[in-house]
Amino acid sequence: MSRIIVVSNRTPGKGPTAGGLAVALRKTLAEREGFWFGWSGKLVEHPSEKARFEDIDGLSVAQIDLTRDDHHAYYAGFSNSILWPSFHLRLDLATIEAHWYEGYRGVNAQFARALLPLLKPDDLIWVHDYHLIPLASELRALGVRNRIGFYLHIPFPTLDALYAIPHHQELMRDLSRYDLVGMQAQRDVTAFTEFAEHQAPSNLSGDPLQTVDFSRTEVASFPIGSDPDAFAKLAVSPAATKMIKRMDRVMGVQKLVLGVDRLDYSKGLPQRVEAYEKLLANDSRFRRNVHMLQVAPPSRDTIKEYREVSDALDAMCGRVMGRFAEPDWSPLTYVKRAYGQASLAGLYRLAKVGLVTPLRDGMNLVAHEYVGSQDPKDPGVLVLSRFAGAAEIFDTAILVNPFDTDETAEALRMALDMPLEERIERWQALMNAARRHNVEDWSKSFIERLAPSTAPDGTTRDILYLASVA
Ligand code: ADQ
Repeated sequence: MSRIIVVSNRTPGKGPTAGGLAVALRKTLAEREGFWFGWSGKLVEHPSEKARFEDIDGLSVAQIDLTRDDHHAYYAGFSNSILWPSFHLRLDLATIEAHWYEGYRGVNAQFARALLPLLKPDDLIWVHDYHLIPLASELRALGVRNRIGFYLHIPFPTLDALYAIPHHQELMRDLSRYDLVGMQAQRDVTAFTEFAEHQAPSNLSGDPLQTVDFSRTEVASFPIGSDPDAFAKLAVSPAATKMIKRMDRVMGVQKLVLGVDRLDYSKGLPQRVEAYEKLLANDSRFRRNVHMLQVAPPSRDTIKEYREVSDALDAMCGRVMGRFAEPDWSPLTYVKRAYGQASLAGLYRLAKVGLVTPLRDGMNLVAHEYVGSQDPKDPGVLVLSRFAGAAEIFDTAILVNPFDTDETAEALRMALDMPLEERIERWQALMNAARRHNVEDWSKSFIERLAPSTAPDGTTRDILYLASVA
């Protein structure tokens, strides 16, 4: 059986904080052999060209260091100030600095050079996310002929947003160097296909060099998931129960509305608090009877737009407190720190409403984890953005347009008033969907599709082969 080489920007850390993705890929690597390759997290002046191997909790990990300047251009610059906002359709928040692209390509080339000597001819290489789009091109340039797959964890942009990205044509050509490109949702495959079709010769100046040939690249959606049964267990574990008891003491009769996110402008946090404010303003019976808890640890806070959304959220929370708080009741709590999975599972279980309202999201695993953690006899209600990839899977959630805070406020009201029977019915369908899309099957299905034994034969119905447009 071929080895699997997983490549991502960062390698997984030590300890129990690892998310579902790391756990699933760890399992895959244990079954098939291989290693995980990525940046060590260290910035040095003169990085070695050779990767260092380390055993991290039984996982074989190969790491390289980067220079501070390269890392800045590649990570905070091109990846997170250009690709992330554009792929999330927030061109207004993109900052374009021309030299970042060089750093982005340079780090991808450095990854390729360090990976090359570690590869065996039949290894399957699985590259993760937007930081590493050019990696297959760089490996191919060094003579690598292995099968290489790419998985995009974030949404694929619409054409206009794609065209606003500097060097988008090269990036699309880079994607055509992969044998398999996996997306979160059908929505993303459709957007990708649109690019391939849009550049058909009739729409172009006729210069064949402008076109990208996707004839050897298979593109399909592989919606990622969590491990809902593991969350079901975790939600009744001692650590989760401790968190529930701690909350119970302060909650009394109040129903908990919960948001859990990385603090990121794509997650729609100010809009979410505004919707909650409207719920309290529209219907006074909820005052004193509900409490919103938003858990949102800062992320990427060297980037100005992230600090700005943090300030906006502080202001929104302050406004709602000022408007509704009383000496003996506060409408919301905002916690800027991360919690371990067991504590989160406890919070998910306690929450009568899981409020997951990103403006745009690849999948959103919090939605999956919330569903997994519910009490089957008394489940809470998932209020979910229709712009999260998860909306394609969870059609019995209350789906909302997160930009429309009146609609989200009404969804909150419906969720809080929903009778038990309807909650159970909706949750059972959600739990079935979460199980169908669990993370282990996700990883297996991607690798099976990438492996040569299941290479393209043209008969599988849900595979999209993009015709050559050259
Ligand atoms: P993220 O943008 O980080 O991931 P999400 O899928 O919601 O978004 O969360 C990933 C993990 O982080 C979850 O396991 C969750 O428990 C954890 N997490 C989030 N907030 C937390 C908090 N406050 N404290 C502790 N843990 C927290 C990207 C894409 C998503 C895609 C995932 C996986 O943006 O769209 O679903 O990758 O592919």
